[in-house]
Amino acid sequence: MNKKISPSIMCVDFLNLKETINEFEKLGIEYLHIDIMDGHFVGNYTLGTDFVKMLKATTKIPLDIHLMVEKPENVLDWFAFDESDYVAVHLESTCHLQKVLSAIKARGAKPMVAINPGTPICLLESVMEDIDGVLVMTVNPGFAGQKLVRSTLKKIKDLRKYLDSNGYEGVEIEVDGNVSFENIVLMSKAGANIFVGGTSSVFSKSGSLSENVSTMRNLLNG
Ligand code: S6P
Ligand code: MG
Repeated sequence: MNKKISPSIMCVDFLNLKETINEFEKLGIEYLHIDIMDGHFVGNYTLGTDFVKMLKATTKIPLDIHLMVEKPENVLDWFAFDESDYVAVHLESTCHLQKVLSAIKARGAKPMVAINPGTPICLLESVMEDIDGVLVMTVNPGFAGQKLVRSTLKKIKDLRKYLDSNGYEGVEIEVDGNVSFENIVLMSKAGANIFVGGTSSVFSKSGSLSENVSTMRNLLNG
């Protein structure tokens, strides 16, 4: 499966947003990861509805929208997403998971289920037909700059094995949280194929954006 990079836009220098998006376009970045938080499901606020609208009007790079909100079924219509976009809802955030996933699909977008580090993959079984991908949180959601929860590496491996042996080879695995230059190799080997780049990779102060993205691509191809 193709390995794709999805920079986490909450980590951008907002004063240089337009230049950064232009650079991502030049670098062939596959997705832009947009974290939406409601202050309840996680204790933080980040990006919102108007921001998504503005990005859609600014770039053709598809969005990878990560909803960290309670009852996401109540807010789907607030967002301007389309058939090129992924939309991930947390399994832990709703008791109407299948309903919200099919509502995303009905809008033409690609539904994903996000799972916290403490959520087991066996809970995904009943919605496998409804998803294009699983967003495996490799830190507890809410904040950038956290340390990898190491048990999630085994979870990625078990999930890839489960998907491949049950006829879901096309279902993607995205990883989000401390996808550093070191961890990306372990995550990729475990079977992840979409990598959210935050403060520990794409936006790392150790290099420029283009250097960081090229380091990630080299590690993924190596
Ligand atoms: C956090 C959010 C993530 C972060 C990303 C930051 O809840 O969902 O998308 O923005 O994980 O990356 P890093 O490298 O700072 O952990
Ligand atoms: Mg995220």
